[in-house]
Amino acid sequence: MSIILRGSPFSTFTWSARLALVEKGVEYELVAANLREEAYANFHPWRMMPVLDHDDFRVFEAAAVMRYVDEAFEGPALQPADPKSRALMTQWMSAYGDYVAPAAVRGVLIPRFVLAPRGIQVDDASVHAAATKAHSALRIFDAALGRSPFLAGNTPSLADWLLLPTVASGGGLTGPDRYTDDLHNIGAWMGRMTARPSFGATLPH
Ligand SMILES: N[C@@H](CCC(=O)N[C@@H](CS)C(=O)NCC(=O)O)C(=O)O
Repeated sequence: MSIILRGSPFSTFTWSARLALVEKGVEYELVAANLREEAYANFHPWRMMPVLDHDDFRVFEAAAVMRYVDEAFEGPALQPADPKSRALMTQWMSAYGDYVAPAAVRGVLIPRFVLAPRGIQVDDASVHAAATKAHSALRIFDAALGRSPFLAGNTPSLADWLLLPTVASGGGLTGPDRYTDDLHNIGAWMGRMTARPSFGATLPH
């Protein structure tokens, strides 16, 4: 059996997929995604990462990869069984994709940690505006984490592993780029999430 994850250790979405693989106990090979290569469109039509190949089956989009990992392999369940908790998990995954990631990942992390180091000019005012947007979206997540220890209830689920890399990577930002300061429930949740071995096993380096 061959399991290949195409991505980068520095990509938040790849990190989420890696967290799911490690939590499930699935061995995989991380292969560098070369988005600029002509042939990369065969892996992902929008030239994004991650992409998972399991033997001759291919799936892209982090949330789909994470669900597939949970459902296709033996190991601990990463999604709640009861319909209400599962609906909450899906709700937070969708809210992450629509309201958090565009601001935090595209608006802040990529400009600061990918574009600026390559010498590409970054507009500070746009990054600060995106950080403010990310912060207000994350306040909703923070309120939810004041009501239960994890997004979908008492145990972590794919929603938590989808969010975790964005919050963890945000720790490296400074000044008005920071989008999690004063979100204390997210801070406490980070303590619970980073205490799990999967966090240390997947830390970008
Ligand atoms: N909707 C995609 C988003 C993935 C995504 O934005 N990945 C980033 C890295 S964290 C990427 O591939 N960026 C390349 C680019 O924007 O050109 C998913 O959920 O997998």
